[in-house]
Amino acid sequence: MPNTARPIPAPATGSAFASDLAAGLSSRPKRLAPKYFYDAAGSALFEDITALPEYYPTRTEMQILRERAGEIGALVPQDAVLVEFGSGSSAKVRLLLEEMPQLAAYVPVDISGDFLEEAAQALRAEVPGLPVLPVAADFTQAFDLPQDVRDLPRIGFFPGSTIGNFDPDAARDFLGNALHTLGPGSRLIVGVDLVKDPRLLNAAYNDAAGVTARFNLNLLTRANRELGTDFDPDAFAHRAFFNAPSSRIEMHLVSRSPQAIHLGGRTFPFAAGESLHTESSYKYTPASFAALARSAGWTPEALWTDRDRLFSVHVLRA
Ligand code: AVJ
Repeated sequence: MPNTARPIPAPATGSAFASDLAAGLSSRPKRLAPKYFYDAAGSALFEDITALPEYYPTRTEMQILRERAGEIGALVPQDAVLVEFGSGSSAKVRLLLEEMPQLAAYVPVDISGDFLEEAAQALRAEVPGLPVLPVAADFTQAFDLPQDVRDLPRIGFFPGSTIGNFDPDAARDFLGNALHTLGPGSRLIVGVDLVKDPRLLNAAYNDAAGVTARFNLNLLTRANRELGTDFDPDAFAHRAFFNAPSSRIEMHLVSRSPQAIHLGGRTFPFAAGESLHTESSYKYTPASFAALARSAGWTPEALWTDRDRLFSVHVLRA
């Protein structure tokens, strides 16, 4: 390639975050996709959430996975590749790896690139013989698997009820894309939070220590740092509640007063009490999730829950 003197165009101005925030602040109600929570500070705050007494999903799912690790390991073919969608710190896969000695590689896929590389290195140190091949990607979009594992059988792992962040149509699309990525003969292991007493749901997203509020408000700090917006985090309140007809927790940032914020030369007014909808976290019944999976082309094969029926782990077959 000839080395031309032409400058490389700056990528920052056209970032997806900037255009998604501008579009979200222009829509009514205002909204932003929850994937933007996970900068380094947001990922660390989420790790803190998972240890909160009110936040039951993580510890309950880990208990189910620990209990079922042998059964899950038995589903994995020789020389298979385990692909994890939204791997974070890879804490959950550690519960399974001992029961998967036949694995050829582990492919953690996550949007937070820095965090991902650190997590991969820690795992390599812990499990010597296992190739860990991280892919930094937005797994809501199509992405390529690493070249050297493309011809191997695949198992998908999508824990954490991350699928709960998708509206039902997007959840169906994700499951359909995953079926395409993983291919014939594959399985997908999905963690899905369950519908339950709204008091338990509301408490899980309104913790007494205020960590979830800080997690929500960190979006504004991130936007200020990365996009040069002028949000005052103190001028917004965290609000989370269970919307029963839609079967979802909603998180919002509610403007405490009339104000305007600026982004890329544009002005976006907020009325007092107006909200920016930052997250939906859908809750399913075992039957409603199985129906969703079927509608995307998967065959539900197994379903495990804890004794209190707080959380579920589904095994889907291609
Ligand atoms: C990572 C999407 C599963 O919905 O419970 C936790 C994120 N938001 N507290 C969830 C979250 C507020 C979490 N998921």
